[in-house]
Amino acid sequence: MKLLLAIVNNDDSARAASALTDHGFFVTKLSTTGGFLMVGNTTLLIGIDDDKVDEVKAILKKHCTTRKQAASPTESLGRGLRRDSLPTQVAVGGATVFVLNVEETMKI
Ligand code: 2BA
Repeated sequence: MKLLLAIVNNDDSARAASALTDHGFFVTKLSTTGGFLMVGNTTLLIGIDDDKVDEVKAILKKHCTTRKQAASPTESLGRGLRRDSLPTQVAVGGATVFVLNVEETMKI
């Protein structure tokens, strides 16, 4: 069993979660915040059998697109960075995926 953590853009999250549930997967959506841009994103938790990892990755790839997003000088300056050292835009997404081994899962 694997647990996939997929960090996706808020604008893609509903479509990605719907597509996953349409394919029979169980999904939990968490509201999260990126540490660099300090703006909201969505983390999907997806528990699956080992042989389903590629199928889930393909669904995420289909529904999560890469975007240019403006970096927020105000938030970054709060971390002590100089304004002129910041890029004005960064490429974000489609999805950042972590695949974790699961020792045990149960529903009680
Ligand atoms: P953020 O941390 O808000 O990062 C947004 C985008 O800013 C990143 O897009 C990347 O292009 C850039 N970026 C992030 N940290 C940077 C840094 N230290 N220096 C220069 N540029 C940086 P993505 O890589 O597509 O990441 C999208 C979101 O996925 C991130 O939002 C974060 O919430 C999450 N994420 C990405 N990689 C992660 C990792 N290794 N561990 C934990 N979360 C991660």
